[in-house]
Amino acid sequence: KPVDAGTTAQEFVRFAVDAGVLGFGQFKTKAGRMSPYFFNAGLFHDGATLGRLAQFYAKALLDSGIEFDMVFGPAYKGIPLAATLAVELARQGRNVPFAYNRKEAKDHGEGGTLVGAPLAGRVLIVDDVMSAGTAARESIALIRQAGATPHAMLIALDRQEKATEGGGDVEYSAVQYVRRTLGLKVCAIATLADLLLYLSETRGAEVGQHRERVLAYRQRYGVGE
Ligand code: OMP
Repeated sequence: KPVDAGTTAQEFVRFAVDAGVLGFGQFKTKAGRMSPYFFNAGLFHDGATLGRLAQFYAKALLDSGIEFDMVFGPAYKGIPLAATLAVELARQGRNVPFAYNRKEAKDHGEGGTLVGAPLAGRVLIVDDVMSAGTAARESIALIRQAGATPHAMLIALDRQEKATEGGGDVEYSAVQYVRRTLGLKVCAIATLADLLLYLSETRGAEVGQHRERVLAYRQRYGVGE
């Protein structure tokens, strides 16, 4: 890990909390768990915050040393993420092709479900959060079908919690599954551990409560790193 990785993750958590993207309260996750925190990337909803977000993605990606030939954004939330990342990478002198998919196949005009550059080479999938890994599996299948290589995933937040399999919890997280079983590289701007570090180092009675609740949640659903 590069020496400044921790700092950047902390900056990112603060940025997400300040933007209201990382919220505390009671939320139901896709897997049906009651979570004391939720990361809603759709709330990065103005030009300045989207641009800043793209800088965080680019930094985490370049620091990770992961190689890739193009970026892919899964519909819907991954589309602006991959698009703004591609713009940021070009701004930094690395111009790579960009593609995304539609959820509904189009039967007129250009047709099909893929838009943008043809899928080829080592594809980097860009998404918001990985919990159970359902979205990741869909993108991987789509890229393989197109004859390209799903090589890596770049996400904003790794919740580091148990994946589900056939309705039950398993002992590994979706990120661990994608790494170990599917063989892709995974890079996250921040993890649950980074969120907990932020909560320990921030003052305030409310923050202390959030930390207790997030710790209890990790106790129940979390996995080791
Ligand atoms: P999986 O596809 O199961 O990995 O879940 C990822 C998705 O869960 C995200 O793309 C969101 O739709 C949603 N999600 C969040 O966006 N933020 C969270 O903090 C938690 C979830 C979630 O439902 O687990």
